[in-house]
Amino acid sequence: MVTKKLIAGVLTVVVLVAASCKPKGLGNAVSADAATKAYVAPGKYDEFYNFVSGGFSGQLSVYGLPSGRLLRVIPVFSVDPEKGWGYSEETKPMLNTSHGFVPWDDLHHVEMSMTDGTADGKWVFVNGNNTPRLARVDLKTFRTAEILELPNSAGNHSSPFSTENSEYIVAGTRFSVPPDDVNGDVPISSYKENFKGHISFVSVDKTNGEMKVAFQLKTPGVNFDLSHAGKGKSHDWFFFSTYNTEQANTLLEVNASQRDKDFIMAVNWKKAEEYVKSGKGKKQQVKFAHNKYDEATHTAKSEMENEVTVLDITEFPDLVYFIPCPKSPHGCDVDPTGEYIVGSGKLAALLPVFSFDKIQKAIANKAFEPEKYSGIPVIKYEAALYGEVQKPGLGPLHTEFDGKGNAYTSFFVSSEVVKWNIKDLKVLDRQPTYYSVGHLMIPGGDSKKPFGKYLVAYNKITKDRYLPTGPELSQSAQLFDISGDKMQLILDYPTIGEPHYAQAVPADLIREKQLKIFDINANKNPYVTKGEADTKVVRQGNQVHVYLTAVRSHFAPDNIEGVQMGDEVFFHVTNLEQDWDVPHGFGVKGAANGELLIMPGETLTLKWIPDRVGIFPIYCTDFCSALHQEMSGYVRVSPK
Ligand code: CUK
Repeated sequence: MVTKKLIAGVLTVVVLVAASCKPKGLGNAVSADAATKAYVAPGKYDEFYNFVSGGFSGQLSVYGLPSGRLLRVIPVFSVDPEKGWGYSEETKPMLNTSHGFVPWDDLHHVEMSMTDGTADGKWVFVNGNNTPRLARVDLKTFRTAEILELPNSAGNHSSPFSTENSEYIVAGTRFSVPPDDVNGDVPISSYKENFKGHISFVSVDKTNGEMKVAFQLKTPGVNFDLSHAGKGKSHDWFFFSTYNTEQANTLLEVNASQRDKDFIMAVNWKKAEEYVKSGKGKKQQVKFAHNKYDEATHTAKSEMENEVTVLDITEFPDLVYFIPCPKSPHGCDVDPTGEYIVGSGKLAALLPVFSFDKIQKAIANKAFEPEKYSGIPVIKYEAALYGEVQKPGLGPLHTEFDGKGNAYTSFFVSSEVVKWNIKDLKVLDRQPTYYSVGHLMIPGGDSKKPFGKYLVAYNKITKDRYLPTGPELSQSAQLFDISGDKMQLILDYPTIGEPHYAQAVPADLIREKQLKIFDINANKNPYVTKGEADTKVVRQGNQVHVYLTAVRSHFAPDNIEGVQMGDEVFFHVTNLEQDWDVPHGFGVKGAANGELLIMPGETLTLKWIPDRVGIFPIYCTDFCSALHQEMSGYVRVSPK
């Protein structure tokens, strides 16, 4: 999120702040009245689904609000033994990239698919910040359905933000690098000449959600941090925060923060779309992986794409404008009306709010700085500015909205959430967080119609909040009731990995859509076994294919012989159950590929290369009935 040095500096301040100004009384407990607001009685459902970034765990977790109950961890970019994700032959291709199998990533942001500027409950998009990727999670199955690598990119932080109808999911590079189709063996000190930024506009198929890199914008070598699409009147625009506009090749504070102001970059994406349609883009040959999971065959396929269309923004005078924004802006957030754009300069002591109307006027009147930036016009700060929130706090990061004319901004250094009015820019309330909040989230809080009611602060530092757990403490979420004038803390709970952004929607948008089983008759996996009578062991050269079935509570076959040293064994396990919530697991002693977890009606394959002669137990790993312990068997491995 921020440079190392800044963190170090900031941490010192934070420790001081936390130690000295820890509010008495408030930090220790919430009142009984507050506790009832977060209480969801046993057997009752939560009001909201909350999808939370897992940061360096590479996963997405799902919580219920207001209870804070963890409902599920959805594996996305990282292998997950609990779900068998990345272990079965069917799921491994999902983690393929142009670098090969990359079973980890750093997942920062969460964006739900949208219709008319509000979440529609179909898909959740997430970004991989390390090996630049976008993923789409299907909310019928809570499974990752697609992963798309991004060419010409290194670090994918400014992502995956959506236009109002998910026409595009946008992904901007964090690290500028030489483009993929040139010789990248250049001196790092030649940054200014050779390093470029790229922003991918990824289109989404309305019916099945499939993603496609529609085009990329090639930019000067700045770093893109965050972004948001316009709304309503600003529908055609996208806004990005940038840092390192010095285009320095070493990001020590002294280099990256020389300038008093970096930029918000305003992009007219409708124009870009027109230019691409009229053939103005350049076709570039470049390889990147595109992985899709097919529900009918229960199998993922990884294919290499090899072409992308690129527009160099310096060649189009009316596509992109820079707007100065104080000191290393982080969050770049657009209010529900689409008129106000909040830039959070993380090293600044004020919060600038830009006006979309004024930006349009400034463009029409050419209210530009005398000097362009890397060939791009720079709008005068005052010409784009609506106003500044004065002395809001220290270290502003992110802003969300309640739909009632108020904005809520997180302050990392002063460790607080601050509520302010958009129209008059006055601070209305501030509440401390424990400690050092990064992102914050209001259900629907970056959309056209926020649901309001709650705010969750995602804190980086837990310190004394929970029972200590050795040198590492889990990070923390804090739930506030924001229905009144003042925010009220009602609950806190630990999170998984590092939570960055999160999004929440009313449960009924998603709850009724859940797929409960896979229909066994519709199972088109090439290795499916639809009944016990069809189970078999087939040898093909040194490959042994074992077609198994699992049903409460036995495997068929459960005694497997004829395997020899040097063989590759493929266990194709079909779960014959047709009841909700009856998965079976499958484990083999010593198997390097972990386990399978097979849903009712599904077929999955575990590949195993025996390393020694002997008898190997197999068993069901997921408790399935009173006779679960009996659900086991043996494989015999003989010498060649
Ligand atoms: S970043 Cu983590 S606190 Cu990667 Cu969205 Cu701001």
